[in-house]
Amino acid sequence: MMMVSSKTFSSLQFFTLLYLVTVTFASTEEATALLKWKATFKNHNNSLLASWTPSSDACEDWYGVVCFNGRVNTLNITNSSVSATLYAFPYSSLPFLENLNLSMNNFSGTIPPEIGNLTNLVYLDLNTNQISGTIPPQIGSLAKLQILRIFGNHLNGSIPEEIGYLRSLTKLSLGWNFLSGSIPASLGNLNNLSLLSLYENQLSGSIPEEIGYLRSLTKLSSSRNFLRGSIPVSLGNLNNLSFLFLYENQLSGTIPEEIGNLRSLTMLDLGRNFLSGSIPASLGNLNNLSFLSLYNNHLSGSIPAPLGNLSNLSSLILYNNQLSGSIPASLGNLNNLSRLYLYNNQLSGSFPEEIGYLRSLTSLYLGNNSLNGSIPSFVCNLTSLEVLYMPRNNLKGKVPQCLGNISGLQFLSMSSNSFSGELPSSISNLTSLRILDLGRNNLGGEIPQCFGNISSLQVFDMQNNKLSGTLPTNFSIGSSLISLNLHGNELEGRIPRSLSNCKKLQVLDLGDNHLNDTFPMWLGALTELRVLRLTSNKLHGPIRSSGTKIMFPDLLIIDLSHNAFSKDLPTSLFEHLKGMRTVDKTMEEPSYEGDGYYHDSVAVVTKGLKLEVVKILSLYTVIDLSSNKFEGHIPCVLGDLIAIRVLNLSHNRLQGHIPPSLGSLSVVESLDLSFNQLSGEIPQQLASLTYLEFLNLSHNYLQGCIPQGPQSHTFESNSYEGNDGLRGFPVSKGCGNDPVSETNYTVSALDNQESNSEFLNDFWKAALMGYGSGLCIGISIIYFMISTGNMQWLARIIEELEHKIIMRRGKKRQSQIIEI
Ligand SMILES: *[C@@H]1O[C@H](CO)[C@@H](O)[C@H](O)[C@H]1NC(C)=O
Ligand SMILES: *[C@@H]1O[C@H](CO)[C@@H](O)[C@H](O)[C@H]1NC(C)=O
Ligand SMILES: *[C@@H]1O[C@H](CO)[C@@H](O)[C@H](O)[C@H]1NC(C)=O
Ligand SMILES: *[C@@H]1O[C@H](CO)[C@@H](O)[C@H](O)[C@H]1NC(C)=O
Ligand SMILES: *[C@@H]1O[C@H](CO)[C@@H](O)[C@H](O)[C@H]1NC(C)=O
Ligand SMILES: *[C@@H]1O[C@H](CO)[C@@H](O)[C@H](O)[C@H]1NC(C)=O
Ligand SMILES: *[C@@H]1O[C@H](CO)[C@@H](O)[C@H](O)[C@H]1NC(C)=O
Ligand SMILES: *[C@@H]1O[C@H](CO)[C@@H](O)[C@H](O)[C@H]1NC(C)=O
Ligand SMILES: *[C@@H]1O[C@H](CO)[C@@H](O)[C@H](O)[C@H]1NC(C)=O
Ligand SMILES: *[C@@H]1O[C@H](CO)[C@@H](O)[C@H](O)[C@H]1NC(C)=O
Ligand SMILES: *[C@@H]1O[C@H](CO)[C@@H](O)[C@H](O)[C@H]1NC(C)=O
Ligand SMILES: CC(=O)N[C@H]1CO[C@H](CO)[C@@H](O)[C@@H]1O
Repeated sequence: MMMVSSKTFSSLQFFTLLYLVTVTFASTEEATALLKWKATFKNHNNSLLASWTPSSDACEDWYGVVCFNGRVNTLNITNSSVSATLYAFPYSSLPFLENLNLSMNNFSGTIPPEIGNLTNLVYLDLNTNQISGTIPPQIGSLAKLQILRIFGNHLNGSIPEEIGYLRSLTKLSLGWNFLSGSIPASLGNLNNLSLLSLYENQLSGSIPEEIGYLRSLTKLSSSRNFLRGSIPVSLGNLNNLSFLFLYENQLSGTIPEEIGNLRSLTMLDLGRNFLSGSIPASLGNLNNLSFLSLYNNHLSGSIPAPLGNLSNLSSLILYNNQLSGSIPASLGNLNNLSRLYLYNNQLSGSFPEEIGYLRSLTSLYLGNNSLNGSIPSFVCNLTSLEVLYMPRNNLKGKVPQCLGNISGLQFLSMSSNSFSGELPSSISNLTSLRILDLGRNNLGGEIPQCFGNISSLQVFDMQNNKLSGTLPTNFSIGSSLISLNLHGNELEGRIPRSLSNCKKLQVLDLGDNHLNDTFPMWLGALTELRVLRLTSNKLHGPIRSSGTKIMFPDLLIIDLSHNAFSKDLPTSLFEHLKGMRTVDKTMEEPSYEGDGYYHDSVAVVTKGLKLEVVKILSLYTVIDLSSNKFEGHIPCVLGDLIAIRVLNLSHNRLQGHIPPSLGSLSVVESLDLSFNQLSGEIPQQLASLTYLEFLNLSHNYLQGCIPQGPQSHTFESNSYEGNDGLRGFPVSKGCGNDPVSETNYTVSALDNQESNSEFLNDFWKAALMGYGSGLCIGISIIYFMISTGNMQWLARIIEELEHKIIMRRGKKRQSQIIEI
C-alpha cells in the first residue's frame, strides 16, 4: 500500500517509515469505541470533529486525539461545541488514557460511576459544561489523578470523601456548582494539593482544621458558600499560600493572628462575613501582600499601624466595618497603593498629611466616617486620583482650588459635610469628571458659568447649599448630563433654555429656589427625562402645550407644587405622559447582571440592586401640582394615567365634580384633593382603590354619602372634614352603610431610614463609575428614595427582586466563570 519510489532511499529512512506504518495507527478498537461515542452526540455534524471518520487514522488525523505507542493517550476536545452526555463514553476501551479534557462544551447529564474505570487518568477536565447530579465516589479510584477540574457545572450533593484518596492531586477545582454539605476533612490528606477551589457553591459547616495540613497549597478559595464557624488557626501553617479567599460566607469569630504567618500571601479576601474583633497587627508581616480585603464584617478597633509595612499593597479594602480611631500615618508608606476603601466606618481625626505621599492612589474612599478638619491641599498631590469620595464626614473649610490639577478625576463627592466658600472654578478644567457631588454643604456664591460645559459631566449635584445668582446658561450640545440637582439653593432668574441641549437628562431638580419663569414646556423634548421637580419657586402662568407630539414621554415624577401656576390644569400634558399610562410588567423578569468579578466591592454588596432603574422607577409615579393657582375642573383624562402612585392637587382653586375616572388609578397610594372648591358627591368608584393608604378630600364643598370600600376604614374623619355636606362613616352615621366591626389596618408609616438611602446613594454613584453593571442604573431610584423618603415601599420591591435574582443565580454566563 505504501508507494516507495525514490532510488536514493536509505535503509535508515526505510526503517523509520516502517515503524510509523506499523505503530502509529491507534488500535482499531479504540477508534471504533470513540466513533460509537461520537454517534451519540446531539450535534454529530460538529465541524471540529469532522476529522473523526472510520477511514482516517485516529492517532494522526483526528482532532483532539494524541496517541502514545499507538494507544490513545490524550483526548482534548475543549471548546469544541460538543453537545453530548458522558454516559456512552468508552470507559473500558481506552486503558491508556491519561488526559481527558472535555471542558467548555455542552456536556449534560450526570457523571457515571464508570469514570472510575479510567484508572490511568492524570488530568480530568470537565469545566464549564452543563453536568448535573452528584460527583460519584468512584472518582476516588483514579489514583494517578493530578488535576481534577469540574468547575462551572450544575453538580449538587456533597463532595465525596473519596476525593481524599486522590493522593497525587495537585489541583482540585469544584467551584461554580451547587455542591452542598460540608467540606470533607479527608481533603486534608492531599499532601501535594496546590490549588483548592470550592468557590460559589452551597457548602455549609465549618472549614475543617485539616485544610491547614495542606502544606503545598498555594491557592485556597471557598468564597461564596455558607461556611460558618471561625477561621481555623491551622491555616496559619500554609506557608506556601499565595491566595486565600474566604469572602462571602458566614464566618464569625476573630481573624486568627496566625494568618500573619502566611508570608507568601499575595491576596487575602475575607470580606462579607461576620468577623469581629480587631484587625490583627500581624497582618503587617505579610510583605508580599498586594490585595487585602476585609470589607463588610464587624471589625472594630483601629487600623493597625503595621499595615503601613505592606509595601507591595495595591488595594486596601476595609469599608463597612466599625473601625475607629484615626487613619494611621504609616499608610503613607504604601507606595504602591492604588485603592484605599475606608468608607462606612467610625474613623475620626483629620486625615494625615502622609496620605499625600500615595502617588499611585487612584481611588480614595473615605465617606461616612467622622473625619474632621479641612481638606488639606496635599490631597491635590494625589495626581493619579480618579475617585475622591468623602461624603458624610465633619469636614469644613473651603473646597481647594487645586483640585482642578487632578486631571484624571472622574468622581468627586464631598456631600454632607460643612464646606463653605465658593465653588472653585478650576473644577471645570477636569475634563474627565463624571460625577460632581458637593450637595448638602454651606457653599455660597454663584455657580461659575464654565460648569455648564464640562462635557464629561453626568451627575451635577449641588443640592442644599446656599448658591445664589442664576444658573449657567451654556449647557452645550453633546452634554453628558444625566442628573442635575440644584434643589434647595437661592438661585434666581430663569430656567436656562440651553438645558434642552442635555439630551440625556433623566433627573432635573431645581426645586426650592427663587426661579422666576413660566413652565418650561420645551423640556418635554428631552425624551429620557424621568424626574422633573420644580417645587417651591416663583414659576407662574398657565401651562399650555406647545402642540408637539412628543411631550415628556418617559416622565414618571412631576412636582410643580408651591409655585404660582394658574388657569386650567394642563390637560394636554396629561394626555401625553406615556410613562404613566402603563403599569410595568417587566418587574417579573429583572435583568441579571451577573457577578462578574469577584472582589468588586460594589457588585457584591448590591448584587440584588443591579436592575435597570426604569423598571423600578416606573413603579413610582408622582404628579404633584399642589399649592398653585390652578382653576377649572379636574380633567377626566387623569384617569388614564393608571400608573400613578401619588396624586396631589390640593391647595388650588379647582371646581366641579371629582371625575369618576379617578377610580381607574388602581395603584394610587396617596390621593390629595383637599383645599379646593370641589363640589358634588364623592364618586363611588374611589371606594375601590385598594392600594390607597392616604386620602384627603377635606376643605371642599363635597356632599352626600361617603362611599365605603375595603380601604375606607383606614381613613379618619379629617380626610373629609371641612365639607359640610358629607355624611356617613367616619364623619357621621346615617348612610346605612357603617362598617360592622372595625378591623385593624396597619397603615405603614413612611419609613425614612437614612442609612438605607445612603447605602443606595453610594451604590448608584459607584454604579455610574462603571462598577457592576454600567451607567443607566440607579439615578432615579436613589433620587426618589432620597427625595420622598419612602424607603419601606422600595425595600419591599428590592427584596422581591433580590429573591428573584438569587433564584436565577443558576443561569450563569460561561464567559464569567472563573476557576478561583
Ligand atoms: C449541524 O446541523 C444542525 C441541524 O441540522 C445545523 O443547524 C447546524 O448549523 C449544523 N452545524 C454544523 C457545524 O454544521
Ligand atoms: C487542548 O486543545 C486546545 C485547543 O486545541 C489547546 O489550545 C490546548 O493546548 C490543548 N491542551 C492540551 C493539554 O493538550
Ligand atoms: C472557544 O472557541 C471560540 C471559537 O469557536 C473562540 O472564539 C474562543 O476564544 C474559544 N474560547 C477559549 C476559552 O479558548
Ligand atoms: C446543550 O445541550 C442541551 C441538552 O442536550 C440542549 O438542549 C441545548 O440546546 C444545547 N445547547 C447548545 C448551545 O448547544
Ligand atoms: C483543558 O483545555 C483547556 C483549554 O485549552 C486548558 O486551559 C486546560 O488547562 C486543559 N486542562 C487540563 C487539565 O490540561
Ligand atoms: C440534585 O439535583 C437533582 C435535580 O437536578 C435532584 O433531583 C437531586 O435530588 C439533587 N440531589 C441532591 C443531593 O441535592
Ligand atoms: C507529591 O509530589 C512529590 C514531589 O513532586 C512526588 O515526589 C510525590 O510522588 C507526589 N506524591 C504523590 C502521592 O503523588
Ligand atoms: C505635595 O507636593 C508639593 C509640591 O510638589 C511638595 O512640596 C509637598 O511636600 C507635597 N506634600 C506631600 C504631603 O506629599
Ligand atoms: C484651567 O487650566 C488652564 C491651563 O491649565 C489654566 O490656565 C486656567 O486658569 C484653568 N482654569 C481655571 C478656571 O482654573
Ligand atoms: C418675575 O420677574 C418679573 C419680570 O422679570 C417681575 O415682574 C416679577 O415681579 C417677578 N416675579 C416674582 C414673584 O418675583
Ligand atoms: C388593633 O390593634 C391594637 C394594637 O395592635 C390592639 O390593641 C387592638 O386590640 C386591635 N383591635 C382590633 C379590633 O383588633
Ligand atoms: C473493568 C472495571 O473496572 N470495570 C468497572 C467499571 O466501573 C463500574 C462502575 O463503577 C464497575 O462496576 C466495573 O467493575
